[in-house]
Amino acid sequence: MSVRERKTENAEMAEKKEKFYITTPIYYTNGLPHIGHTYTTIVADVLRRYKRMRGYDAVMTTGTDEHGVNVERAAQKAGIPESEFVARMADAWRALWDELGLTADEFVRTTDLSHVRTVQWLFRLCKENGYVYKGHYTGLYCVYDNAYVSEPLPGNLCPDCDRPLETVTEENYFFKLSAFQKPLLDFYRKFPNFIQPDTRRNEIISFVEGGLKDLSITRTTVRWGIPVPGEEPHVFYVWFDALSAYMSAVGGPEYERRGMWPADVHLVGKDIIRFHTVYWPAFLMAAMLPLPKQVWAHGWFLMDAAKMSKSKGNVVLPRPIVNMLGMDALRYFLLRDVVFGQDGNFSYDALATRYNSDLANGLGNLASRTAAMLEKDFGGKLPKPADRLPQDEALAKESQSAIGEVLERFDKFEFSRALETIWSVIAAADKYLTEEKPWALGNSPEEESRKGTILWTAAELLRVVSALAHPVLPDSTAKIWKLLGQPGSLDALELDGLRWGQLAPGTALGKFQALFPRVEKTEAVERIEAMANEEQNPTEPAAPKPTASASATGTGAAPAPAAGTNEKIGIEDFAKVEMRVGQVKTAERIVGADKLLKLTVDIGSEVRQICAGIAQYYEPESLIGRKVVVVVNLAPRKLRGVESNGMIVAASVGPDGRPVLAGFHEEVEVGARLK
Ligand code: ME8
Repeated sequence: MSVRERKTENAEMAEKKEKFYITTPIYYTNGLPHIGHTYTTIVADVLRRYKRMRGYDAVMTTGTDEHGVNVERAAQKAGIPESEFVARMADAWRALWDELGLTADEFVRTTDLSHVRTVQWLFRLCKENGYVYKGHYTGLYCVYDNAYVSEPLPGNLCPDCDRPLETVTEENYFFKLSAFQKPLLDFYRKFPNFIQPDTRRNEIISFVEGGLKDLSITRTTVRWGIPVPGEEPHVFYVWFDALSAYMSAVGGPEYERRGMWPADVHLVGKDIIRFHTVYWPAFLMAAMLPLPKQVWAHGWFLMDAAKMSKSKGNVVLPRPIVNMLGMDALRYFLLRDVVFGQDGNFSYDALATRYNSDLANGLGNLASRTAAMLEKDFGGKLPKPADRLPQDEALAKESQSAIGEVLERFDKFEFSRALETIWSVIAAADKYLTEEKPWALGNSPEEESRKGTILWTAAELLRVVSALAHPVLPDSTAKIWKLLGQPGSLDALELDGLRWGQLAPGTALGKFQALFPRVEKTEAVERIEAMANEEQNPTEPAAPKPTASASATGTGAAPAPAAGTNEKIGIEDFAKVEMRVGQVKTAERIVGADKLLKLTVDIGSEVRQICAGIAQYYEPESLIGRKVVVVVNLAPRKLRGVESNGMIVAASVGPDGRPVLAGFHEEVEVGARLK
């Protein structure tokens, strides 16, 4: 290598960031993500954002675990081939993560060819090194958890999911797990941080000290799995298959080229810690591959003290919450309300309470009142701070020391405590403004100058807080960043360079965008629940593709026959639809439903509440007093959790299906029937 080449390589090395590889579990495809899965994936995303802001090349992977008896059964029930079933499910998982802004850098499907190669390669290495042998196994097996059970509940029920176990005998390949008792215990001792939190480490140590039995890692009773090369009908045991996904995501057999392996942290729920801290490191030791640096097992979200799970049907879905309160609110609540590592009860009530207190009244209110005063008193430009009083210094000191504290807490995965620190600074700023009363100061040069100092201090605090909270609240903090006229993206800010006092006076403020509108708690909870109900029990067919035909707005009505269809209906069918002239009395937007307007419409005999999907095309004020056509004999239903009693008729125009309200060119009486 020439000196020049070496110099270039050194410069590249110096520039090359340290890697940080984060994984979520590879989720089963027998349902769609609920709050539990969303929680793990949010934490992975928060860590990725945080590590990037600390200068790391952070990568996050997730994916879908697509093999096993459960999938065979589900596909059979759906009447489609397994490959089609899992492809649909994987698409749905990926789409939901994208919708929630949780797109991973790599999404592994265990049916991917590159993954199949990795599993077969790992098996070959374990076998070549003498840790795999053939034998017979008979045991009680839980097909739902894909695991043999050694200590069943009375009546041969699974201790994890309470479902009946099946007795299975089969020829298997066995993995010599028993050979790894000592190596594993030595490893746990040498790397005490490998299993986190500490309570879980102690559990695993005593489990391994109790002795390890060899593990069957292939199946002949299952068809839908990765084949063991040359050994058909053997397929790999789903956990041997699924755990390998962490390596296939970053290159599999060519992992060295990608440079991401070993994982820096596997984030998992406590239900699957044994697979990750006993089996997985043992497989890797047997294959003589590098071991992950850490497995962090968080607790469970409970509903009425029971673990939320797809099989029990007691799940909370993320989408209705996000529609109502926004993704940042969900991220904040999940990380703030439960200590990472412990179990937590999920409650909509607690969610709405925290939303109002910490986000609407806390961060949101601080940003809006500061922005409003800066706009009014300083023409939207940041003033120059003058002489500082002790109370200004105290706030500066508190914010500066919060920076170090928050970083330390993030480093230890103490997310709730990190947020607690940030919110105590926000509370201090609120108190400061209330005591200093900048709004009460006059226009004398001294008072102007004092007002400038106070508002600069509040703005600087907002800047620091936004940077610190960005990994958890990426959207709202980015809005505050723009509001403060800060250049570039907050994602790219280096937290290590963050200091109090960097906010430049004279900077022009950006446009204020509403952050967290206050919600009425009972109504918010009712609407989230109604939306969840709609999602879990869909009653209406999907909205038809727009055509240039008459349609009823925003109601997801049954598809109308396309214009020009030959299908005819009798007059008696038409007579079933009762349409009347209505007059709009009030119209307002609906929080969490950007396409819908909530109207009250006088139909002659009564005033009805009706939701219409016209918010993107009609300003609410422009509708007041307008005469419209209303279908009045439709059964009431809820849209985005809001009761709608009737439908407004509109033409659906152009490729976007723009609604144009049906109306009259002559005076018509309210309540008149259309025939
Ligand atoms: O176990 N509270 O997939 P899975 C908190 N395919 N987290 C929860 C939760 C709850 N109530 N419910 C689920 C599998 N989770 C295997 C993994 S990895 C190689 C193979 C989260 O779809 C939590 O992270 O059952 C848990 O470990 C994971 O979802 C289980 O997802």
